Amino acid sequence: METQTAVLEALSDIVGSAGCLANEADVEPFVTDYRGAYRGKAQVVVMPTTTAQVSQVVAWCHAHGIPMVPQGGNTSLMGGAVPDDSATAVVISLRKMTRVLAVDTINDTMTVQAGVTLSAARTAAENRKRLFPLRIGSEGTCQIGGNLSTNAGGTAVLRYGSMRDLVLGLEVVLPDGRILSSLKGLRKDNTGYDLKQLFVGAEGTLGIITGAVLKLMPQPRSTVTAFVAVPCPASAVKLLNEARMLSGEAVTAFELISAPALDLVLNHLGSVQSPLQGRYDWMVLIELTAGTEEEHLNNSMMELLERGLEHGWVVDGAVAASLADGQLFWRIREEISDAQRYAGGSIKCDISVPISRIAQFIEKASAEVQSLEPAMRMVVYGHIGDGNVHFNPLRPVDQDAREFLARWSKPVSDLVDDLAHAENGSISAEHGIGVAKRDSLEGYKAPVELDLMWQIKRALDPRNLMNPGKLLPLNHRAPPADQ
Ligand code: S2G
Ligand code: ZN
Repeated sequence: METQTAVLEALSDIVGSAGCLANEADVEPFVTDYRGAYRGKAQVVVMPTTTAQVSQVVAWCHAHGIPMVPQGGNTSLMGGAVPDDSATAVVISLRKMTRVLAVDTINDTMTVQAGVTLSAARTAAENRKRLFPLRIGSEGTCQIGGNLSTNAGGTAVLRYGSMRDLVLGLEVVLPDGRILSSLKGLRKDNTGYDLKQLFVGAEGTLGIITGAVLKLMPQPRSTVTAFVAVPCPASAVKLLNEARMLSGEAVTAFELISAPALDLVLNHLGSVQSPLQGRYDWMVLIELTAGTEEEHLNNSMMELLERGLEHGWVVDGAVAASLADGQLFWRIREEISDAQRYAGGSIKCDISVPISRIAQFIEKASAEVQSLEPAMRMVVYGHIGDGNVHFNPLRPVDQDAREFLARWSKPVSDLVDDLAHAENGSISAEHGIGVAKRDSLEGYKAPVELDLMWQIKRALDPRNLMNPGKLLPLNHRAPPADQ
């Protein structure tokens, strides 16, 4: 194994001394995850500025048997983007690869380097009167490469899909340093396996995404946003169904919010009031967008709320009367994540179940979790239009966060995952596996699925140097090729 000095010298020769970090203080932000839940060690952090440099760095690490951890904005919630504590890995940060390479408004595509933040990508599209529709709270920090590596979802999947649906071409540096480049902007290309999709959601375990061609959408001409109170999740699902019947694909977002989630955000934000006068157990943020004029969309929203009131699915509501109102509604929704981080003691269960089973799941999971510890706060929210619920029990107000997580994280996560699995659901809807869910994945995937994932991993990264220890359960090994 090379000494840290040798590694630093070799990588500095490739990216320049300003592109390498080795002292503990400089390296710290790259080896600790967004929530401070995972902390590792790295020999060196290297920040290449071009794909050629990434390729040379990877080839050198591959030749010298040095594990590599690709890293974008380091906003992973599952420990997928930080090294383990063996102090052998090199973190390869894409943060300096921030160029928007092309925006083609005829082809409706945008070509970017992997280190472009989601916010910068959305702005680049907006500047050319287009929409890049991925929308997640961490957009100022998360990067397109990481969004692709985790197949990020967020609040507009209902209308536009996840990153898997928004990418047309990828450039990837493979674990041996070779460059796979298919930065085409083609919507149709039927020439063999769709290789790019292997790397979407692979969490950096099969190679390093260095560039992408993304789809652009027309900017909506009108937007109507409402913040409504519903009696229960079952009513929310009925209202969603009615919205889809009434307005079809104009339904762009449909976000459930529980009272404890709202309480947490309002407490965290301090100066912000609830959009509703009364206090309700469940609320929904609804957004309709369309290419047509405002009037038509307003009518659709009013008709939806009237039908909701008639059927008892809606008990109160506020429709944004201005852009500022709509922005307030979204600020409340998007701050839930940070409010949990600030409070500490959040058990994150990012599950999905068929939409028709959401209400039963929430009811059953809430009852079983609260039978364990009645004072747990049921911070339940998220994208029910995708069947995706962030079912995040939060520590009781009077309990220490560390002690609470030590006592309840595993039993509660296991319970919630089992309930989602029993509903033919997924134990990770959008946040991925990383380290957090790696070993429990064994119990929720068929052996043949894990065999195939390991066989793909071995085919592309036989030396297991690319983000080792992430995503794939360690206690499952694919049978040798000759069996
Ligand atoms: C969301 C963000 C992560 C979290 O807000 O939709 O995906 O804190 C989440 O659960
Ligand atoms: Zn989410």
